[in-house]
Amino acid sequence: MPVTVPADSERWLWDDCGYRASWAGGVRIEEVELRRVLLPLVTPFRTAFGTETAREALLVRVVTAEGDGWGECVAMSEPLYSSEHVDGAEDVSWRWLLPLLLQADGVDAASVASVLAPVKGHRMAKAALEMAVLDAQLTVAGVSLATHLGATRSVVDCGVSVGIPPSLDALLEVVAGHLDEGYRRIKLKVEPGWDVEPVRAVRERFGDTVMLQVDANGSYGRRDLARLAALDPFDLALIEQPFADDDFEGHALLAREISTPICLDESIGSLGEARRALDAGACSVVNIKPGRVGGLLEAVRIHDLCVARNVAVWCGGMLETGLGRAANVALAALPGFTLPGDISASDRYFDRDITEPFVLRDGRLDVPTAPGVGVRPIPGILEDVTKSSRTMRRHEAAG
Ligand code: NPG
Repeated sequence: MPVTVPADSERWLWDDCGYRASWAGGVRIEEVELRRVLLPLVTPFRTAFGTETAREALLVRVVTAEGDGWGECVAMSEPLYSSEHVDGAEDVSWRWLLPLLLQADGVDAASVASVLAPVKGHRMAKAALEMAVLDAQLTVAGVSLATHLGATRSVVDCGVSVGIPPSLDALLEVVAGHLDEGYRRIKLKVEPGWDVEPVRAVRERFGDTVMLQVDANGSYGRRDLARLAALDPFDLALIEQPFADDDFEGHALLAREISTPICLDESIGSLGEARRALDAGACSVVNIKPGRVGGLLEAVRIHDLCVARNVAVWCGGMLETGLGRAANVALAALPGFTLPGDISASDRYFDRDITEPFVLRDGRLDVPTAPGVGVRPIPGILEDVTKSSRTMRRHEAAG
């Protein structure tokens, strides 16, 4: 019987990865587990929108007759970065997304987005399911995620994101520590009132050769043009998301007024939004986060668009556990990721990660080479950090 392959999935399914036979036409998902975990952060992380002291995350595991796979949902505890939050992600997954996935026949990673498309939005929840299906599919096939996505590097350059600290002295101490650790780029979280001074202090103390950028998480408005222009003399690699998500025109206006390159994060939730942002001249750099854009496959499409338009991209971070980090590292190994990502070693976030820890070597992380995402939760650690878990089986999803 001929198998129908959607045109845009050719790159994913029909290349020479050798798993055509086992996943041709897709498989049935037998069950999906939703698992809530809580990991204390080694240090509180303050941004313009709030302070995180622990990472509460939703993990998903899909089980097929051939094998299982893990995904991580990056929604935070509170809906402050975006409209998604972890309780909402678990609820929409349980009530809507899992039934769709479990009732579908012939599911593969390339079809997850269309299976889940009847549910509007909830990109982070959907991305976690797509990641889990990809992990299962590639693990069965013996192909690494990096290979599947088209990675061209075996290591990726790492940056570190520095939250808003209580004082300038505290900031300088934290930055000094990260530079000693070997991070290749420093990103400072900024907000109105915490911007020019910290940037100047870091430049004065550590010099002009440190690659430095700032992230405003949309905390400025058009009235702040002069304040943002005051950052120009500091040779920042970029300023990330100065204005609100939906203000493409404002970002385009700002781009004409200041010399620091503008990068968008929250504004870009899909390939279409990336295209519109670039067409509008709203940014010249793009932060790509798989969760924010609905999955790794959409992330690669945005990467491809940016490469075609000569726009630099880098991989953002959402305080992921080792699972999500492994996927980010694989993505960041694609050729268009020419700037260091918000991809730090496990010990930047947690005393104990749920996977084998990612360790910085010369400011870089190794791209996992094992099949699938390349790492798995360590059972004992996973149990220790689990708050709750529930599983839906195929026969329970019907009706
Ligand atoms: O290293 O994972 C990391 C954190 C990088 O600063 C970072 N992420 O706005 O990009 C961001 C920010 C963030 C953190 C966003 C937590 C949402 C939640």
